[in-house]
Amino acid sequence: MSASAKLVAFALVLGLAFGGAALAGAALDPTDPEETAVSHGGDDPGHGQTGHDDTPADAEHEGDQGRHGGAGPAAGGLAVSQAGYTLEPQRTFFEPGKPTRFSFLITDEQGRTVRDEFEPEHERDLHLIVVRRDTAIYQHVHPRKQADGAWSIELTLPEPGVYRAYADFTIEGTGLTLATDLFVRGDFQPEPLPEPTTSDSDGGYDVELRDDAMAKRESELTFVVSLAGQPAENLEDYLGAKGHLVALRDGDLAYLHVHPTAGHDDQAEGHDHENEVSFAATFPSAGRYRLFLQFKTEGEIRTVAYTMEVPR
Ligand SMILES: [Cu+2]
Repeated sequence: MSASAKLVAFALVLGLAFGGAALAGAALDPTDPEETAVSHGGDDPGHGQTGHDDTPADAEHEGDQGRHGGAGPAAGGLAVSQAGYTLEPQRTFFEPGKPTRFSFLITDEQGRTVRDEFEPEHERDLHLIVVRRDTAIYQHVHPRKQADGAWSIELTLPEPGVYRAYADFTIEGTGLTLATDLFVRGDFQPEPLPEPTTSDSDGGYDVELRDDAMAKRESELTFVVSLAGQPAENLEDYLGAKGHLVALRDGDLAYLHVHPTAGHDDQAEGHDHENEVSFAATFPSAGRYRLFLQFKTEGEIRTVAYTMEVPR
C-alpha cells in the first residue's frame, strides 16, 4: 500500500469513527429505557477557559474541621470487586464508533449471579456511567437485565482511548459502584482537563454552578439553569429528580455518591426556585473534580460539565 493509499484508508476509518459518533448522538431517544447521553467535553476549543474568577480555590478555609478525621468518606469506582460483589464484564475491547453489545454480571462472594436483589435508586436498578479516562467523553446509560441475570446494552465508544465503566447500584441498602476499564483501539488523543469554571451550556441552556465545597464535609452544589438570560422554569423530571449529577476525582477517577436535595422552598426567601437543582456531596479530598450534570428540557437530556477545585 502506498503512503497516500494508507492516508486515504486512515481518513476513511476516521470518517467512520466520527460518523458513528454523530449517529450515536442523533439516535438519542429519551423514551427508550436504554437512553444514552453523549458529551464531548473538549469539542469547543474555548470550553473551560474562562478563568478562575468564580472558583472557590482561594477562599479562606483555615478551620480545622474534618482535617484530622480517619480515612474520611469513601470513594467508589476504584475497584472491580468490593463488599463481596464483583463486576464481571463479558468484553473489555471495542472498536471506535462501532455499536457493540456490552454485557456484564454482578456476582456475589460465592460466584453466583445477583439477579433480584437490586433496589431501585434514581428510578433504576442499575446505572452505567462510561467516561474516557481524560473525562472528555461521558455517557450515562441503563442496561437491561437479561433472563440469565446479565446486564446488557449496546455501547458506542466514539473515539480511541481507555474508558472507565461504572456500575452504580444498591443491594440490601448499600450503594455500590464497581468499575472496570474498557479499551478502544486506535490513536488515543487525550485532552487535558479543562480549567476550573462555573458555567457551561447545552442546547441553549446556560447552567451556572454555585457551591460551598470543602473537602471531607458535606457540601451543597447548586446548578442554576437559564435560557436566553431568563430563569429556565421548564426542567422536567429526570430519573425522579430535576437532575442527575456524577462527580469524578481528577487523577484516579474515583466516583462520588451525590444525592439530590429538596428544593429551596424551606429557605428564608420562602419560594421555590424552579430553575435550580441542588445536590449534597462529600468530597473525600481536596483537589480537582470533574462534574457531569444531566437534566431534561423539551424532552431532551442535556449534559453540562465542570471542573471544580475543592479546597482543603
Ligand atoms: Cu442512570
